[in-house]
Amino acid sequence: MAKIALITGVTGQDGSYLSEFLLGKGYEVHGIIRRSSVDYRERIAHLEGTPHFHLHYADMSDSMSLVKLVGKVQPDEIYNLAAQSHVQVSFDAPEFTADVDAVGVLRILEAVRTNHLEKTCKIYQASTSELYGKVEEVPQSETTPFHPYSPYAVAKLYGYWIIKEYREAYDMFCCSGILFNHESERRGETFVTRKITLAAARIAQGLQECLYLGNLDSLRDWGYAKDYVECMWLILQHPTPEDFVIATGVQHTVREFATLAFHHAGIELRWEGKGVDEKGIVEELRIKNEKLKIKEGDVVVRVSPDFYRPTDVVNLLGDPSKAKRELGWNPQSTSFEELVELMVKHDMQKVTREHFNAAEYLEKGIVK
Ligand code: NAP
Ligand code: F7E
Repeated sequence: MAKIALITGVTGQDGSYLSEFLLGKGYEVHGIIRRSSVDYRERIAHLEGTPHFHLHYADMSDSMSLVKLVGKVQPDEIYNLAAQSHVQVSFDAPEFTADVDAVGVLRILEAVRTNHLEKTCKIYQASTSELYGKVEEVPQSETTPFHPYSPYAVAKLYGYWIIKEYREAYDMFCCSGILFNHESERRGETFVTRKITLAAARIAQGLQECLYLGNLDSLRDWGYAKDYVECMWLILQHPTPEDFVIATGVQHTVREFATLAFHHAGIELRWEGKGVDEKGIVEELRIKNEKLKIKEGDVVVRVSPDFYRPTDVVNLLGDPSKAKRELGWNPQSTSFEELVELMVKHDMQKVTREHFNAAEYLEKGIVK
C-alpha cells in the first residue's frame, strides 16, 4: 500500500518540491489549495493530472475544512507548510499571520485528533530560523534560546510550542524542522534572493536600470530548497519524534549575494558609501547587448528605507550537526555559489523567454 501524504502549502516553493519528492518515493500525495480569483498554480502545474497527485480546497483559517479533509484523506503523514511566510508582510498583516501561522497549526493538530488519527498520522511542522530572531548565540542550534523579532516569528513560535505540547500531552508523532532560509528558482519574487536574481537578469537585458534593496549587511544561511524538502521527509522517518535544525552552516550578507548574482549576469559590481547612501556601481560589463541601458560607472543598486523592517533579524547561521549525525543529511549538497548561479541562469532564461525572441537574444547578447 502506498503511503498517503497531505501537504498544506502545496502551491508554495517548498510544497512543490516536496510533492515531486514524495511522488518519486511512491506516495499518494494530497495537497490543499485555496480559492483565488485567478488560478495561479505555476509551481505545481506540471504535476496536475498525474495519477497519484490530488488537490482539495481548504483553508488554514477554516477548521471545518481541515477536519473534513483529514477525515477524507486519512493521511499517514501531514506536512504543514502553509503560512503567510513573508516577514515584512507580517508587520502589515499581523492578525492574519497569527491566524494562519499560529492557530493554523493548532487546527491541523485538532483535525488529526478529531479524526482519531493521533496514533497513526505523523505531522511535520515548517518551523523557522526566525525563532532565533535577535540572536542570543551564533551559530544557532536546537538548544539556542528563541528570541522572535517579528509578528511572523512570534506566530511561528506558537506553532513550535503547540507541536511540542501535543507530542508530550497526547504522545503524537509531531515535530518541527527549524529550517534556515532556503531559496530556489521557485522562490517568491519578493524575497531578497529572488528579487536580486530577477533584477540582475532584467538589468543585464536592458529591461530595468536599478534595483532598490533594504539592509545589505543582513547575514543569512542560505540553502537550496530542493535539498531541504528531503530533510522534512527524513525527520518523519526518524525512529523518534524530534526537532531538527536544517541549515548549511555557512553565512553571507545580502551584499555578497547581490555581487555574485550580478557577476553571473555579466555585471561586476563595486560598492561605495554606507547605510542608505550605499550604492552598487558597475565596475565592468561583460555583456554585449544593444538593448542595454547601463554602462560602466552607472549605479545599478541603491538602498531604499522602504525595505527596512521595524525590527530585523541580522545574524542567522545554523548548526546542522544533529541533522547530519542523526538523519544522515548532507548540508553542503548545493553550495551558496551553485545556488546563486542556478537561480541567475534560470532568471536570465525566464526574462529572455518572456520579453524577447530567444533566438535573437542568443545571437546578439551573450555573457562573455
Ligand atoms: P511560500 O512559497 O510562501 O508558500 C506558502 C504556502 O502557504 C502557499 O502554498 C500558500 O498558498 C499557502 N497558504 C498561505 N496561507 C494559506 C491559508 N490561509 N490556507 C491555505 N494555504 C495557505 O512558502 P515556502 O517558502 O514554500 O515555505 C514553506 C513553509 O516553510 C512556510 O510555512 C514558511 O513559513 C516556512 N519556512 C520557509 C523558509 C524558507 O526559507 N523558504 C524557512 C523556514 C520556514 P497560496 O499559493 O494560495 O498563497
Ligand atoms: O529577507 C533583507 C531583509 O525576505 C532576508 C522567509 O522564507 O526566511 C525568509 O524570511 C534579509 C532580511 O527573508 C531586502 O531585511 C534587504 O534581513 O528574503 P527575506 P527572511 O525575512 O529571512 C525565513 C527563514 C522564513 O521563515 C520566512 O518564511 O534580507 N533585505 N533588502 C531584504 N529583504 C527583502 N525581502 N527585500 C529587500 O529588498
